[in-house]
Amino acid sequence: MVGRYSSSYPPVPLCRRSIFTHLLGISPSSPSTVGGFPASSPAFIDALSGATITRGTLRSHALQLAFSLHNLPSPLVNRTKTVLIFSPNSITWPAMIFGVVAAGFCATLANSAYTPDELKHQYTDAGAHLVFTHPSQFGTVRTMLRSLGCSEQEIRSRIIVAGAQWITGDKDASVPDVELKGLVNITQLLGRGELKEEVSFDGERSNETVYLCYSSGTTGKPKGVETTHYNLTSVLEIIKPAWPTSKPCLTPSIPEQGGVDVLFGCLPFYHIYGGVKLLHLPLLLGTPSVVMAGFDPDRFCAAIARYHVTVSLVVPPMFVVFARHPGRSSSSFSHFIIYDDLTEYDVHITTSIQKHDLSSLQILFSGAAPLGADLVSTVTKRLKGVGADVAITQGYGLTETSPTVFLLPVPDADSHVGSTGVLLPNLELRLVEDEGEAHTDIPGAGELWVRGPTIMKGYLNNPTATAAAITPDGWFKTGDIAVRDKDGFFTIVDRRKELIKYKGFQVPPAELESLLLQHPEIADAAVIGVESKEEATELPRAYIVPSRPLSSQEIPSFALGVQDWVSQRVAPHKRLRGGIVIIDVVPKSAAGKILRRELRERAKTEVAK
Ligand code: 4UU
Repeated sequence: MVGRYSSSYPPVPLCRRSIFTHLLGISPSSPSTVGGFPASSPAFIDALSGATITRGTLRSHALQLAFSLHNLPSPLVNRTKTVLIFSPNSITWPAMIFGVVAAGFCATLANSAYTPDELKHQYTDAGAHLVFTHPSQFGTVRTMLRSLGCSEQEIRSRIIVAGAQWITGDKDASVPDVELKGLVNITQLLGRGELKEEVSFDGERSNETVYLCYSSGTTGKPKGVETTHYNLTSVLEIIKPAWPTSKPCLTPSIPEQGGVDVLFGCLPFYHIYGGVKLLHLPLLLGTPSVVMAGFDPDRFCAAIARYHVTVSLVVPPMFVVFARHPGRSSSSFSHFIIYDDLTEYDVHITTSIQKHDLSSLQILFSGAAPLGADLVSTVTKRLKGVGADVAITQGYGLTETSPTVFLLPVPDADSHVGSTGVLLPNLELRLVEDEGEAHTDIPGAGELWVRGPTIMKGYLNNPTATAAAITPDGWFKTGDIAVRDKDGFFTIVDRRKELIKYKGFQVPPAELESLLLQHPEIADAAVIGVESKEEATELPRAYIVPSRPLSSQEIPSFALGVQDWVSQRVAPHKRLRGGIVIIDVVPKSAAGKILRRELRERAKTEVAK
């Protein structure tokens, strides 16, 4: 059975132009505005230093970078159509990405915690030839390029370092100058001239791919998601009617008494959620965006107080922190502080929430993973206790849908806790029930299929995966199972695809499985996600068939050894935190497909070693 729905919002007009012009264009009739707001108004603010980039400066920097990208020494110049951005969030990010866009190139955005091997997959698959990177990441890029056979000279010609010190004046003490000597610094690319903005982007050019984020989709390894200019201009326009607030800042700095909206979050810009909601949407709305790399509760609360933040974008595990649960901050989402002592951590959070004035905060917006109703009510109460009357809302989407599909409007947040909200305008939806294998026992539940202007062009150079994901008449199959209530609100109840999400980050099981098979003592392996209520996330767990029988005494050290071995080879979010279970045989279908459902059932009853 199939339910078919359209949005209850009236359709919004969409446009065919480049994402650069949409957000940072100037109109001849009001030359002192950029994207419709004063050129002098703040666009991005560095949370720690307070350094600010105005809309006008951002536009100008981007056009200067674009000019230099067009004038790079050959042979790079003709081949550099895709540029890899590999950097933690920094105030330099917006100029990097819009510089690439203004040059008419494509930007592929990589997880800044990647190991050289993980980065190599994306760099080669995306066909990149140039890398913008933070000074602290230079070593990873160098190792990656060396493994591709690049000479030292080639390596230096393919890297542009972009540290925040350019804007903040801070020096990155972690990187010795000598390491960076001879590398092109982003500042050297400024001041050479400005590229003329390409404004005629109507028609086919707006269907050009502009970003390549990587997603594993429903199955397999990460694939390049071709996001077009039209996908992005469309998603921003369809979010707007459902977005809770948009009081722009029209002055050169945030007024002391507030009265404007300020967006803030430390979601990584390389992921579609942070990229669209913290980097693109604020420019469309005219609201400043406060930039921070990595999550540290004290710095997070301090930034809310200092910049009168009104809307903060988060992922569910951050709520755990605010609920003062004795969880730990983990290295995968804290670049700064790792707590080993739970009590110390707990005290730290308590004081952070009490110490800083959080009263400006009106909305906490969650996404990327399920948000439990109990967590919402604990955090709401906790924040009320320190004078912050905060509405907790959320959105749902995927990299492939650019991303937002559902948004929970703030007026409905209380009455529909746990729901991901309503369908955004200009989108169509199908709830496809049970094709063969039952999805879930919940009546009315079905797989979400979405159609509309925000659906990706396809997976890069992968027509098979594209055809499996998008039907010939344009329906994108999300792999998520949802129910719809009588008021038209959708709740995600299950995931049909292989994907595991650790704190909002994608963990493709196929990637871990093929890595495990390279271990000399492993004959076969399967990886699934197991739920951790304490951390409000899933944890990757491996089921392993050892290549020789192990005695029960050997198992614990074998399991620890495998966990360490994996940790050395993957970014922190892919570590096997859900433990290891030794099995005799991986359950598979006649066609050799891992029967993950069986393992998930099994996981409910077992304790991992
Ligand atoms: C339950 O995580 C994302 C996108 C996140 C996003 C999008 C729009 C957040 C807020 C917003 O407004 O993208 P991916 O590609 O990394 O992961 C996509 C998967 C989905 O298929 C679903 O399984 O992440 C899960 N997911 C969610 N699950 C995303 N948002 C939610 C949610 N509740 N709110």
